[in-house]
Amino acid sequence: MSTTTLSAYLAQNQAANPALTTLLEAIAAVSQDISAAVHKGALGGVLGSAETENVQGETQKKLDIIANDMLLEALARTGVVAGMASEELDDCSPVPGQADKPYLVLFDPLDGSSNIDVNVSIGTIFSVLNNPGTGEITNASFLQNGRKQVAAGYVVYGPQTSLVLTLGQGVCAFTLDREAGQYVMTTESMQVPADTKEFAINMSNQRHWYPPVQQYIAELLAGKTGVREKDFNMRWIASMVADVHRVLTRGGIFMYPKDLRDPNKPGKLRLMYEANPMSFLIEQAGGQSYDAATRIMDIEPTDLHQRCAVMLGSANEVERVARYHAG
Ligand code: AHM
Ligand code: MG
Repeated sequence: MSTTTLSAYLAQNQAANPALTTLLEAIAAVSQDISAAVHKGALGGVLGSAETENVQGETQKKLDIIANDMLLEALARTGVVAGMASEELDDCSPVPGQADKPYLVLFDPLDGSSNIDVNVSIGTIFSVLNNPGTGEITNASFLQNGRKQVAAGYVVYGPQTSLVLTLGQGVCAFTLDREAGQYVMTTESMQVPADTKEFAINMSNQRHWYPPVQQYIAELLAGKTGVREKDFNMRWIASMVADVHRVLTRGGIFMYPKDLRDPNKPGKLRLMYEANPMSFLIEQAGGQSYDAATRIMDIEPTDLHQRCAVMLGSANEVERVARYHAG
């Protein structure tokens, strides 16, 4: 059993970059506080709706706002962050007087909001970019494609609290040791197998899907006697963090496609703080990530809160469904 703590790992791997270490240590520390709040649940008075809406018109939960405030405050104090952007903020939040600091951070403070009140895994997703250094921090400062990420990760608040991180050299998973108050490495190199027999999609949207997704899922459902000649199993947690964690742990394909409900809406999930960081992790673990026929990290962003379709996970499956879209 490894006893490498997150701090030791960062010290080894980021010796030349103490600013990034400071930033990641801050995320790890605040995630322990968020984890403690999630853990207390109703006893901490943190469940239920906040009766407010975010910029995307979604009703915010109390924990969405608590987690968002905790992250904003902790990262502003690091002295290495010039600005932040969040699912819960209309516009970016420049850190006053810190426009020359090296990093920008984007986050979904509490992903899987519909699961908060029902005691199902939820998480925090983050993406770290370089500050382009063009002076004032505005929304435009954050509009960099996913390939420019310097680090990305998530924390899943489930039966265990796990922090999964990439610095662009593979993917490590750490588990929170609550008594010791620190994260300990539990998987040194996460790998997504190229093949899988497991898929994740919200089947209730089936009637809205475009033909390539209809075809792909129909083939999976046909099982052993169909063209794929094997049976597939389905899982859908409705927390992207938890679904992606399963894919990183044992393979699978996760999909939230664009559909016909609103042809102007290119999917449900957000590019900058959901799809990009997850794509970075998945590609670093040997998997693939596309919106339809385009790799997600190649999308040039035009809006902080833009949405995109997501198909990620085991490479052979993702490439197959991307081919169906290209054709
Ligand atoms: P959120 O950021 O408001 O929580 O929404 C994103 C979540 C994802 O975690 C999850 O994959 C998806 O929405 C579930 O959507 P649905 O309820 O349509 O199944
Ligand atoms: Mg989310």
